[in-house]
Amino acid sequence: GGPASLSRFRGALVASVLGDCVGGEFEGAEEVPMDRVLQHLNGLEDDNRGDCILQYSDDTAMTQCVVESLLTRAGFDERDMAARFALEYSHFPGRGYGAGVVQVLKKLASPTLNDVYQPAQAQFSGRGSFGNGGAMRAAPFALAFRKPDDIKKFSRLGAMLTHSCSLGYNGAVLQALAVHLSLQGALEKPHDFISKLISEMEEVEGEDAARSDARVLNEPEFPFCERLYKVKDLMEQNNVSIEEVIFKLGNGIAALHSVPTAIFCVLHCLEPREGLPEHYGGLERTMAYSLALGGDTDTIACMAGAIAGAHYGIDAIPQTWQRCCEGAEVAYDTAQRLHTLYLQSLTEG
Ligand code: R7I
Ligand code: MG
Ligand code: MG
Repeated sequence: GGPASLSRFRGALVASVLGDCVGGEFEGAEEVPMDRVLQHLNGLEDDNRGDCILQYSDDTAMTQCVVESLLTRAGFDERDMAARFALEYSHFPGRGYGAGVVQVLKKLASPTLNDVYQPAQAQFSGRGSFGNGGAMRAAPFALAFRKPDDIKKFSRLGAMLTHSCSLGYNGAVLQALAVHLSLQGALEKPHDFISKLISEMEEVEGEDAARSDARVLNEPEFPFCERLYKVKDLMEQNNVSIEEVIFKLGNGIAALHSVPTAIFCVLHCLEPREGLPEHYGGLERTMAYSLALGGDTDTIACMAGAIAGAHYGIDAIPQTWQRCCEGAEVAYDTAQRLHTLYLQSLTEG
């Protein structure tokens, strides 16, 4: 489909669920040989495994909360979204949440809480979390809002409900912008795509809070931009080893060590690559490659999935894979509701 088509909306949400479900197998593994990844993915094609249900984790649980909140409120409402996070956590605490964020989710359940941003600000001695929990659920902001300024503003606020450190919430802004650009067809020109992200993030990271967080955490100035420049360098290289990608971009639980990595996975897999099956399309390559990096595989595959799905559309996702994943059907349906909201904002705005 063309820019912002229903197929792209569905692709983004469904592939993000898929990345989470399929990536869960390897979360935390240091190295994952491609053979094992392909074996895992081949297993999804097996018709005999009728009950093959891969469960989703916190990544999808929180993304669904974001989607439902944006749809119900027809926009961003911090109290509603916070309440949904808290309720979801209280019903299903075993989805694999980050070790720190559960404190926030418990506090958000309190009916006497006045400022819903306060619990996040108390994390990690008052500096806030830089984990990728804000970024992993950021894709819906690109599906609910059309203007980049709105996407930036609300993806940031949505992340700040749990991640008040700029190295956390700016990861969410970057992820939402990447999904937005992909939805518009920007991955047709990969070099323009990465350049646009860099120039957007230069503005985002120029803010005082971002500069002081980077200083305190001993990161370079404009930390996300610095990593995006590395993505650009790696794109220009002919042969890139997995080790080099992990070394330069990271595969960890910090937003800074995973969002640029996810973006690289998508860009790298736009073309056929050695070591990946020839019959794979771009979306399948992106999934396989994300898992082979090891580390925070569910989250990197979830974020790469959202960006790649927005590019390739729903038809690029194998039916057999979709059938294996808890939450894929819900994502397919809610994507249509988000698409309707998006079209409404077109006629009103
Ligand atoms: O960011 P968050 O929601 O975790 C998301 C990850 C994804 O991989 C999910 O799939 C799930 O597995 O968890 O949860 P947080 O607890 O806010 O952050 C995750 C972890 O990052 C923390 O438990 C810490 O280990 C680390 N971390 C920090 N460590 C030191 N100082 C995050 N911020 C800090 C910090 O400021
Ligand atoms: Mg998870
Ligand atoms: Mg994870």
